[in-house]
Amino acid sequence: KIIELLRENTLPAERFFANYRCAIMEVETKFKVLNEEFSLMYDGNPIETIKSRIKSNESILRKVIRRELPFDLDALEENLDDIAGVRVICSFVDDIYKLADCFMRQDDITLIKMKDYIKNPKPSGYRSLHLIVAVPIFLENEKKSVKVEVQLRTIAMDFWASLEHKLRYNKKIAPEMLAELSRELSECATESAELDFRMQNVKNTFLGKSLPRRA
Ligand code: 0O2
Repeated sequence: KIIELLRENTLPAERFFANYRCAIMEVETKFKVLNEEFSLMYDGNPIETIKSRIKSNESILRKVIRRELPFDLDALEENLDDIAGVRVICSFVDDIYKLADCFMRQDDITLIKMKDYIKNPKPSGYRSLHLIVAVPIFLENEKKSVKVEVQLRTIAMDFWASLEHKLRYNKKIAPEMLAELSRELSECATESAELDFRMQNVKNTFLGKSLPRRA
């Protein structure tokens, strides 16, 4: 029933997704502005790329069933934090924390939840900083607060997450090999994190800490 509801081109469903698309635009713009500002203040841009997505109907449905949520749009809005997702891919680990800090200090951003999978990686090896925030969008006659999940990660963390996702969900992998695959992937994540740490040190050693440029 929920999938029919989401596929319908009726006004409530259209409005439901439009609000999330607007919230994504707001958050993307905030990070683009910070990228510009940081490149003026320090040498170089901290953001490599920004990728955004609206959660697919199938993925929404899977979550609704897994969490036994009620089948209506208000319940989805209330219970799902990641219908709108913005992924900010950074060059260095310290860029992630600097950007997150500036973003969260903006007075129209409300932090709902922060999950630091960089300091506390998942058992899979997954690393990223997740921020669930509420951002206002300004519509014709109202201002609405919309939730967005922001995932901040380095190029290395993104590389690992994207390949891990491809490998883990590959149907050709024999079930008896899954435990070994998990171990391998977790080791790759550790090596990848060591490389991030080393690149950060290289930057600090050869470019110094990111001190503001003189005017
Ligand atoms: P998609 O396609 O991005 O929508 P839940 O969201 O219910 O699973 P929780 O605790 O609310 O659980 O979310 P969590 O684990 O903090 O963050 C979920 C998202 O983080 C995932 O989204 C992935 O994008 C990413 N993620 C978390 N763990 C892993 C992992 O081990 N490997 C990879 N590659 N990504 C991970 P979705 O909903 O799974 O998918």
